[in-house]
Amino acid sequence: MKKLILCILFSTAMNCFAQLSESPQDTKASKETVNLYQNLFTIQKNGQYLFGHQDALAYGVKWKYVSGRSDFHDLTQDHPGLYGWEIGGIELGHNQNLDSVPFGKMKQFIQQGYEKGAAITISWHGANPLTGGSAWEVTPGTVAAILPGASKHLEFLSQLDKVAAFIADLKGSKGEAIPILFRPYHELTGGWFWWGAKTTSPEQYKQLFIMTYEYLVEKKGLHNLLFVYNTGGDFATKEAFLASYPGNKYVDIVSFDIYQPATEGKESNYSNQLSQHLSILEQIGKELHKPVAVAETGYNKIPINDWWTNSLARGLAGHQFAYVLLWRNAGFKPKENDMEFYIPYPGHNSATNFLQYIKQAEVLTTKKLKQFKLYSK
Ligand code: BMA
Repeated sequence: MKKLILCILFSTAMNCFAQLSESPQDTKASKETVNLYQNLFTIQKNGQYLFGHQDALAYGVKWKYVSGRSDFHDLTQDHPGLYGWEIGGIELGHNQNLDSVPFGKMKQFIQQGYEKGAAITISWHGANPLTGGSAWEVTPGTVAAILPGASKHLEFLSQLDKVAAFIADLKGSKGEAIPILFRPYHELTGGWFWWGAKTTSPEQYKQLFIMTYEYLVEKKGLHNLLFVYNTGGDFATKEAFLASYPGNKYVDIVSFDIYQPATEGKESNYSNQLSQHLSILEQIGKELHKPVAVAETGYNKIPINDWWTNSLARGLAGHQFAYVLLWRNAGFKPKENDMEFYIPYPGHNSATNFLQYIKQAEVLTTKKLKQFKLYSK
């Protein structure tokens, strides 16, 4: 009550209710989006969480585009509770993303995942809008160049138009907009993306996030987005996590990404770090009234047999958060001459342990999600 009174004193009543209730910040959010958001709060309070996988339905280790197939399904005969997709390349008008997934197919996969009752999240490794290079082209002044009034602003808005058109086209069987957990400009604390901390001040980052929110929600009229604020795994305090936070009005979910480094084996500090970071985020989530998420995680190639129960589950244990997403099973990458996969496939050395982990009651897959009906009250 005290919070509500303070809020009304300093803001409009509408904003206060949006901020303090379990409603998305967009007061015009669609019914399905509001229901999804409220169900994320409920899941989190229950001590459960959605288990997600990036690009699950598109390809896996040694296969591509087999209808209904995923490495997850091959192992579990079930599906993830959350699907991650990546739209890098859409801003340039490409017909496939930077990992060669055709956007037409991606739309169908998103519809399939939604119809199965799972949640959908989208990341965006957009090209550098100043140089035309990749998302990893870290050029000083890039964000400054696309903010209102700067030289590349209008060009950047036309890129956002393409993002908006893709999202506007994601429809369920009754024509309703499919709710999307949208995670733009991710891992902002790192120095490897053009929007990262190396070349972008906290003020510039906030402006970029707010500009994007306002353009997509208010100008383009998209009311199916839940905005996910996302840092790398390199923060040690609440203040560090929130340094570039654009404000409660523009954020629905707070999250971070964390990976076990290839160089660390059994003696890794991964579980401890995961757990410590979650403790910080739980506190922030409570104060800001936002669900918490681990938006990307994993250990490439999973070289430890019991990594699932002994590392991942151990780090997550006892925490309240809404979802965790494992990164993509790209398989063999000729350019790097290396394999990339974050969940096992049949025959992999961690497959048995993965099945044991997935069976745990708190790990929500499509089958276990039936009780929630994510998009209904
Ligand atoms: C990275 C790797 C890359 C990929 C990028 C965007 O972590 O998986 O191969 O291009 O994500 O999906």
